Amino acid sequence: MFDPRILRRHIVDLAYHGRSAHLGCALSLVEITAALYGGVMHYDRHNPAAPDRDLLVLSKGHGVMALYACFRELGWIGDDEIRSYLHNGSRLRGLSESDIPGCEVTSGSLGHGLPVAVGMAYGLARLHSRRRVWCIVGDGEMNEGSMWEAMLFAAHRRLEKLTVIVDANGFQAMGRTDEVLSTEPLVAKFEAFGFATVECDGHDLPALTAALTPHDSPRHAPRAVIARTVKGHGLSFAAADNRWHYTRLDDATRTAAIEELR
Ligand SMILES: Cc1ncc(C[n+]2csc(CCOP(=O)(O)OP(=O)(O)O)c2C)c(N)n1
Repeated sequence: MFDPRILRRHIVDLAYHGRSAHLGCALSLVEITAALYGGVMHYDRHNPAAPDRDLLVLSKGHGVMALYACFRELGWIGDDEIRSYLHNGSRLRGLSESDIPGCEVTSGSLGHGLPVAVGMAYGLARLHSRRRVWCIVGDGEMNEGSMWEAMLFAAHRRLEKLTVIVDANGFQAMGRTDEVLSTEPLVAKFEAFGFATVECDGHDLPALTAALTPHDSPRHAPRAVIARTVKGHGLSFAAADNRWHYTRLDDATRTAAIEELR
């Protein structure tokens, strides 16, 4: 099991040493990645490139610190690398990049990760593979038209090994998603597009684990989990405050964060 508090500490270290934006964006993902790596997803912790592994696509690639936090717990990256995050010459950059074992796809230009994940699921289905594809998207990212085209295709081809997880934190870069361009009601929309859809508290690890765990369904439909999250969750000064999309930690906020996560 992954401890969300420890994962958040890794994210704070990364954000501080890298003087990185996107702190709130990564914090809302922590329980989602903890559930996936904590037992839901099939992978080999000793070999991130194991040929039978499930594929995880972080379509909202700017949340990559949540993946790196899991990789730190798995021993795929070390503390030295965390301290060198975003420095010149570091292999850890601010978006998901496919040369990092565990990052399956280079993403960060929103609206591309889900179409790639659907292509992966389609290819695997044609090979009659048992491997699953998991794709984490943002609710603001759902403003992109390419996402809905990919969903149409996934449902049409009955890609039942595909699960889309929406990090539904209600915000995007410049404001609330329901003010900028609403994507709600997400459950009804995913259902209407042919996805077997459930909704859960995206910070309740057991609930999330239950929602994500695959079960046999006669529908043979792709699945969607609408995870209701809080941007910046876990740090009281950042929770639901969208300034932490771009704000960088300084010495004072870093100390406050470490104190709160102790
Ligand atoms: C195609 C594209 N347009 C704009 C951006 C700039 N951008 C980075 S994050 C972001 C907001 C995304 O919102 P959401 O998917 O809800 O992510 P979250 O709020 O959870 O960080 C935007 C617009 C981008 N990365 N890609």
